[in-house]
Amino acid sequence: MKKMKLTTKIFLGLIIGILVGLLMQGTPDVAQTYIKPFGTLFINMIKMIIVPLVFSSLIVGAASIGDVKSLGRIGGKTVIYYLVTTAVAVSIGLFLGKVMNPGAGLTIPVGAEQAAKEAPSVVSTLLNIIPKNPLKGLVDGNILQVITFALFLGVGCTAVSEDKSKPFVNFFDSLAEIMYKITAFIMELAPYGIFALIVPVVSQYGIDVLKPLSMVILAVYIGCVLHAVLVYSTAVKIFANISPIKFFKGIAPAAITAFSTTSSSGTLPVTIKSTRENLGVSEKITSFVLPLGATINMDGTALYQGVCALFIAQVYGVELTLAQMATIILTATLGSIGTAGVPGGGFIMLTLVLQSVGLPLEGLVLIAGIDRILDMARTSVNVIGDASCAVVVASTENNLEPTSSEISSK
Ligand code: DAS
Repeated sequence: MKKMKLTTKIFLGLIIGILVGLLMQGTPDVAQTYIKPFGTLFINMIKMIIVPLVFSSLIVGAASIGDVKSLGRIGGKTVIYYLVTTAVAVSIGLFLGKVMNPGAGLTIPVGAEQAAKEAPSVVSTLLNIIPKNPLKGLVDGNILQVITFALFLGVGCTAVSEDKSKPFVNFFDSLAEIMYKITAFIMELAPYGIFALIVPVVSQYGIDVLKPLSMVILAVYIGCVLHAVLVYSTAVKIFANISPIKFFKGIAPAAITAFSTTSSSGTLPVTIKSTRENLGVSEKITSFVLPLGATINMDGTALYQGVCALFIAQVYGVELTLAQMATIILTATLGSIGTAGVPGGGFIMLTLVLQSVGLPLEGLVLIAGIDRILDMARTSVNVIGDASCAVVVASTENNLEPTSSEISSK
């Protein structure tokens, strides 16, 4: 039999889990005692990989930005554009999560240790970003400190000679590859983990627990369209004087490919072709901006993380403070540098965002079943965002060439 796609298996795990949960509504304690532990095991495996995965992929991501020095202005413009648009994206996601309130009317009590957690103030959150003891930050799994230390190390690699930095970056490049493989293995167990997590939830709270998911899908899709239309249209119009219609028509082949493949990396050849031939961006710009974007720029993913973090907080009855919102923006923006441009990359990084504000990872089970639908929209926006950066940087570097259609129309 043809190997069933993981997404299908996760969906099956969810559906069967819901049915079993409904059958066990009379005996929720049995589900809690005999089934939930397997789900907890799955969550613990995800928690196990977060720090090494993020730490290694961020060092490599930041070190690849290292070309910035050699590319100077172009590199600096590219990285600033990517970080600013990603921060805007996650803010739009939080805003929509707040306004649309997808988790309303549903409250799953958080665990005791979770409820006891004191949310830090904005000031202490920002001060806490710089680790006094980076190794303690790594050991404690302090996500923002892990991200900050990894970024310092990655950018630090660009400040030393290549013979000094290469062994270090190669080590973490290997570790990142190994972590991606371990992540892939753990995700193979996802159907069983999702099953063991959803059964106790449905047996305890009934099918109503899944009703808000359509609102999550709506919020993410509305957010993706809003972000693309507002941010990218404005950027290409103001900085490149290109009509948004021409821009979106030009990047459409890549956006559609990304939507169906849910892989920015897999779409890269189409993104480069579309950006060069339909939008007139020179090879010099596309060859740097687009591969870097496929690695470190994930506006759609950040927006999705904003929506989902708020949804999970609402479901678990956690009122996020301003400081926690700021942490989510920072974690999603900086974390996007380490998110892999592969199917489901953002789902793994959602654990990072949840962990950074102490939200229960068990909430992932509510997202898992619809993640593929969300991945399609967010990957499309990731790719459109990369292309908008290439157009803006090319224009400000006078590297926009007339396209073949413009030449033939003259
Ligand atoms: N699918 C990822 C990408 O290719 C995005 C994500 O999973 O969030 O960009």
